[in-house]
Amino acid sequence: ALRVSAVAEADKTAAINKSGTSSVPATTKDIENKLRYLFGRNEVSTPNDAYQGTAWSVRERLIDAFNKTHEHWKKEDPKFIYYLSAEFLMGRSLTNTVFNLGLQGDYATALKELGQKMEQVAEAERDAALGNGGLGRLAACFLDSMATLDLPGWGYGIRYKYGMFKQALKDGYQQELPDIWLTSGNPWEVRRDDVRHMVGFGGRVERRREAGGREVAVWTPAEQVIAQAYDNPIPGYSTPTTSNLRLWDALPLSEFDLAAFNAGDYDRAMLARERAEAISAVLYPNDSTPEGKELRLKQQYFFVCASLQDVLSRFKATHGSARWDLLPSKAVFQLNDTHPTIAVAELMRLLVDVEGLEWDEAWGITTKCLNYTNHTVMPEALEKWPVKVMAKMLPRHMEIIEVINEGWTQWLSAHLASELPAPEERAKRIAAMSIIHENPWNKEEMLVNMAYLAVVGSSAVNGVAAIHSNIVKDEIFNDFYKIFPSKFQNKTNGVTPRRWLAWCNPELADLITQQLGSDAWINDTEQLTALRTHASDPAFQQRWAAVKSAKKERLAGLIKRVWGEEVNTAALFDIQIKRIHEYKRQYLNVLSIIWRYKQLKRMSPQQRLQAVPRVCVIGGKAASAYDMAKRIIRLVTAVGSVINADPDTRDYLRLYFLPDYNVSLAETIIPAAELSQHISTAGTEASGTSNMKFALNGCLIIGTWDGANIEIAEETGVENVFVFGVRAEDINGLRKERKNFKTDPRWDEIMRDIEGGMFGDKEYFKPLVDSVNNMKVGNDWFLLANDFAAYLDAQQQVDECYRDQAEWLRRSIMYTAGSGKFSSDRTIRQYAEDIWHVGPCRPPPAAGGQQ
Ligand code: 6GP
Repeated sequence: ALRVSAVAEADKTAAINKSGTSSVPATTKDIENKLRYLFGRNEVSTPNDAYQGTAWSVRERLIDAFNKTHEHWKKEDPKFIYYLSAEFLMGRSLTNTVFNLGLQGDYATALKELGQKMEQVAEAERDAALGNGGLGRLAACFLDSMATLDLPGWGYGIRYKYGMFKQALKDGYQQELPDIWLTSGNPWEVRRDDVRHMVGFGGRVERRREAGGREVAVWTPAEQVIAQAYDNPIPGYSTPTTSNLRLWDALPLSEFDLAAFNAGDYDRAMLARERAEAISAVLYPNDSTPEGKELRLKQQYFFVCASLQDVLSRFKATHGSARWDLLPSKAVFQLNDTHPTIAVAELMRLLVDVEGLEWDEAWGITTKCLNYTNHTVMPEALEKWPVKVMAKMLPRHMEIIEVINEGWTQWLSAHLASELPAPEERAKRIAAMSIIHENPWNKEEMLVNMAYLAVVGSSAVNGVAAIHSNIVKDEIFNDFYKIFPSKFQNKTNGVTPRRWLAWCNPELADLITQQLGSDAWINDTEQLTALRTHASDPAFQQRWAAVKSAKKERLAGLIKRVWGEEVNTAALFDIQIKRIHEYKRQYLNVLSIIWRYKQLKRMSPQQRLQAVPRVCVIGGKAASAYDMAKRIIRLVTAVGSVINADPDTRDYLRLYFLPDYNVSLAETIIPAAELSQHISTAGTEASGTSNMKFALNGCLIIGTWDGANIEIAEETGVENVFVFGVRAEDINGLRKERKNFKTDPRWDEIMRDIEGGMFGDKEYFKPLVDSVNNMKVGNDWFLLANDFAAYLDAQQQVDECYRDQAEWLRRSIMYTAGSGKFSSDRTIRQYAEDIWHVGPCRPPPAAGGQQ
């Protein structure tokens, strides 16, 4: 069996890797050689040197595994799943690759010989931040699980030159800086010069009659770019399978042609180059609120067009071009939210215009191959493109969407005839379900509703937690659900237990492995339930607590590096990390911290001795154009500077904003957390996935009855979770009544404090205060006031529970024990069985290997 701890492994002289051999001296030499011949450096003197040498060395093992897997898959020709996503939030790769490949013994020992520590070396890597938040990180967890489960499957996306912006604080305000992540090369990708596809935009569509009399549409784009493939091997854990994330880079059509065509017009030639490269230049930094910019549609079409051509060309190479009827048995596509929805029209175009299929046959194939996952209920995130924009950029696709919509609305009209015999009523319903509809804010403008296109063009539509899938059925797509009830499914999200426990918290993983007698839980998290029987065992609790303490020390070190202040590691570590959004209610958290501060101030020094000390941490990025979210960040830093400087209270309460929240920071913060906050207004957070990561690491949750919190509470025991607040089914009524709601006097007091300048920046905070109090302006749409008192009560219960450390530790163990369901392995198995109908295809073990 593979062991978890790098530290323990490093001490073994004969380390075991996937090929069953020990090769430490060779590994040391290899690291040195990589550094010497790729970077011209003769000595491994810094962690960065060691990182580069190690990564380029590991890369070769990874590519070997990748090649073996793909040789096998080519031979077997299994059905493939293609996960189309505009975002993949991968984070760092070194530790994950070394551990998933079972090479930790070799590399930890080799690095030790070079005077380096694996953990520090790993920190020299920059995050691959090609995603915003939950949706992108979920895609990354899914790739890990697909490979681990030996499912033939690839991710397809965009190789953004600049990923998610880096967040800095300037005087407590968010600043966005470019994420320049590719400057020192990327050892985790392989450029495929032989894999390129042309992608066109704009131009015109003409009709031509073919020899047999068939009329064909011929699209002549005005602009063409090349999609250049980069493969990012994805190693499964404890299996020889290494799959692939193929990302596309946009290049000008031809450097040579460009030079010749534009001879004497160098500037114009360069402009064309920039125009092409702009397509894959930068990730839109929005989370749950996409921006309706043309460049974004261009990005979407760019990667979808390249990916579909890529899949179809491989299919043709194997099955020829006469058996398109077999395509659904060989390829299934998952649309990660609406971002890749243009795939519906593009697959139709490729099948009808390029491959010459009849419309109806192509439609049958298209709808069998595609499936759609919805990730948010935020109405502003349901993408709609103006028909004008679409027609200009993708004229043939606009035609295709019109034909699809004609067929759809005609079908609807017949289908609804008996249910809605009155023509006006029927017309109304059809208008409400039409893929192309009027912009409700601007009657002049027609829009393409991408979510409707995805629902009509897919076999299955799913939400990402039980409550969310019900909202999808009963609210967002209710008209569609009533017609196609069996199309709608739930697939509760999950996270990979490799990155989110085994590799980021090896101490806790080792303790669990010791207690359970094996590390088989890493691939079978249901085994964690066996920890329940030890939850009240004082000896086990002590060891559990010791791990948490060590992790808290580490986070305290990070706070010290960022803020220059020491924190009390015996205090309760209370964390809220996620994108900053009004619906996620970081603001509510701050209000409760202010209330705690005021209470502490009022106490005598003697009374304070009884208080439970807390270190509160908030982290997350605000979309650059999201003004209110930026004000919330400033409120956090402003309140933090007052509280942290107050000699009366600083031993009992701290608040720190940790800048530049990303995957790697999460890997440090989550193992150290004792309480985590998931306090969205009920019915607004589709699922949440950090809640699962915290629970897995034995962190208690304070949260609303929302998203996956509900299922976590069910698994953990609802009595172990600090649940508060209004329920989703009451939200609409409460929103209507909010103007008559009588706010809590404590709420009023805090609002006066903020308005009165207790934390400075009065003017800047005014819109924040108004957004929850002034019924004319903000309406308190997310019902902070309604939940405020219940939230303070729940916080009180947290304090009481923390005073009883045995009880707290019991609960902590119960969270890990109850996390079995939230492995992305379980989620992916369900997708594979219920939606994809794809089975495992494992390559033979490497020669001499043990798997
Ligand atoms: C997020 C949801 O907000 C989050 O609740 C969920 O856990 C995650 O997706 C994964 O399903 N949505 C997005 O990040 C997003 O951009 C369009 O939705």
